Amino acid sequence: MNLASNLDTHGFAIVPNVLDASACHSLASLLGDTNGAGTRGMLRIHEVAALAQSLLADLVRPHLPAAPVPVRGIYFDKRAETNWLVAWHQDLTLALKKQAEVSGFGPWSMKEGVPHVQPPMQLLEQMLAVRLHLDDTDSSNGALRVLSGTHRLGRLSAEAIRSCRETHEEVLCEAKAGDVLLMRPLLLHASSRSSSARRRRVLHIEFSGFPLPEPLEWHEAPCHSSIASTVYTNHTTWVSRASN
Ligand SMILES: O=C(O)CCC(=O)C(=O)O
Repeated sequence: MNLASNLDTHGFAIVPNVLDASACHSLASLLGDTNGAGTRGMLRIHEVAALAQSLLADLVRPHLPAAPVPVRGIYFDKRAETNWLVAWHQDLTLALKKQAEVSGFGPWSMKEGVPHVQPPMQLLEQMLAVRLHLDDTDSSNGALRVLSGTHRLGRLSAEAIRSCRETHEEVLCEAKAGDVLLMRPLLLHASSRSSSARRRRVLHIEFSGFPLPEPLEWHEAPCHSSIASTVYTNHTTWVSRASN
């Protein structure tokens, strides 16, 4: 099965070897340590925006209805000091600049001072998340688990989520450092606490394949000029020349 039909049928797909070991190491050093489970606002980092707008955008472009725009970046760092688990859920919200009344958008909530909203389901279907692994991950260090095919079921109630656990195959998304997991936001996913000393760092970038209706604006979409001074010598070696 090819990547497009995997994504369509299962809601996720692994793309191996997107970054090589030295690029993973450079990126991990640049990102440093997180204070908690995850750090938001990663697209404000020049090099992350550049990576998202070039190499990672190339991966998602064939699977979105319009040119991909990176709209949210979160750095997940699961390690002994920040060990955590996440229960089964779908990613249902967008992080936007300001709250405004727009038909089909709601309810609104605030997370870390940023307005979040649930958009119409058909817009969530036109998004794709890229999870770039900076460490090898498996069941021992809390790899992501997904319920295959659940991205096709729309927004699910708590009861429907419980029943999906009986009816849909659970897949552990094992990956090597440098591999990317592509994932539809409506796919049910969860992860367990780590029982290992090995870190599990993942750079999670969400891409939209649609323009927001006015007056809504993305909280994080990077400006195009942020790409200027970061260079990809090829698709596996990442060289940052950023100065800011
Ligand atoms: O990285 C993880 O383990 C969970 C991430 C997650 O829940 C999410 O991206 O919504």
